[in-house]
Amino acid sequence: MNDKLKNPVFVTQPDLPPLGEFTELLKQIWDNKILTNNGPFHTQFEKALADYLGVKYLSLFSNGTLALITALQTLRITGEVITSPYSFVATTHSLWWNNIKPVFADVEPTYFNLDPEKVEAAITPQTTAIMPIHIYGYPCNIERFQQIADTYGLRLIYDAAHAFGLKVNGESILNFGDLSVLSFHATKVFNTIEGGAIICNDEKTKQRIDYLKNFGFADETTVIAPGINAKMNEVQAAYGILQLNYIDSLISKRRDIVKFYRDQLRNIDGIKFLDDITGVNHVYSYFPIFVEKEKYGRTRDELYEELKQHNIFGRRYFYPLISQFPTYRGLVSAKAENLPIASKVALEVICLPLYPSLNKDAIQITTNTILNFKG
Ligand code: T4K
Repeated sequence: MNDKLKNPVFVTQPDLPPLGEFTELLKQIWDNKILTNNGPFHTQFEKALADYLGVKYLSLFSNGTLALITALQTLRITGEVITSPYSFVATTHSLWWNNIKPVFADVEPTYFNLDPEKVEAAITPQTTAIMPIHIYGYPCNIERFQQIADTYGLRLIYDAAHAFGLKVNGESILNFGDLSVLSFHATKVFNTIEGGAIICNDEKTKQRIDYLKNFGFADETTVIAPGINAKMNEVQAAYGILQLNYIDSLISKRRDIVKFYRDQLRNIDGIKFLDDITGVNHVYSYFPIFVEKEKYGRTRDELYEELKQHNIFGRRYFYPLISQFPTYRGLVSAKAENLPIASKVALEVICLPLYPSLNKDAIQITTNTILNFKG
């Protein structure tokens, strides 16, 4: 087998529903001329998605970032919120957009999720909420976070952008905390081109979320707050309805690819990856590997560049840490000495290509390259 791929392979590639099925639904939209504002596909998709995910109340959004921003407004979060620096920048940006001070706490060393003990140590009188992320689709310590939230009277909002369909002991991870936020961006396990959702536990909260994503309108003449326009449109909702029919088989293809990667990489000294956790229904959002330079004999960046030479374009999600960006790096909590584990993992990670139609040759060349490049 040639050791360079003919065509570039990227970290991900979206799955699209069959075009024929989509055009059938587009015809209906063309006929009824309802394009947005809670139309029939929106209503149908919201219900179907809540059923699929095993959650009670779900509100669709035009993207995950606006859903995060709205989640914070729903609960009137102010002051300081404790969050992880090891995430996509949108997590912390949602705080910034709400004039909330982010307080970074370090991650734990196993799954690189926010460390509850570090969170507890960072609580001040100004703290109002905790915003953990189920990073790469590995569940946070949900019991301990709930305990801390209850003890200190804090709200708990999960950024669940990587946790579509994730279940722990048969229960959706999205049912924990006050709110969970999903992203259906093109690069996610489940996509509606762009899209997102907030999951909540009661009808009144869903009502408030629905007002806030539609400018704050409660009825034709009543505006309850300065809400934003974050509605999912009918074309996205129709696309999402079709995607739901295929999601289980797509996740199962991801599982096969991850198994193959793990089998090939398990015995390479200095290359670590995450295994499945008993009792968790994994959805395989990402396949991060962690390069330990002392054992592997090469740095993460050397391997990253080498993979590119073979036409394999992984991504260093999540490097740099959010706390390193100009907007946030002046914060006391952003100092690297406050975040030793996050700082280390950000220098070790590469997410390898992972998507259902990724072919075996590409995976084999990826793993061969990693093996052969070892110093
Ligand atoms: N919270 C967390 C924890 C998140 O990870 C994210 C998003 C959010 C919140 C915010 O949710 P959204 O507002 O996005 O719904 C991507 C995505 O744009 C972003 O959604 C995602 N996280 C983040 C981890 O990754 P980029 O800038 O790395 O994506 P990009 O455009 O470089 O795409 C990566 C590769 O995917 C490309 O090299 C090729 C392929 N690709 C991409 C797109 C967009 C395609 O083949 N087709 C496509 O349409 O940010």
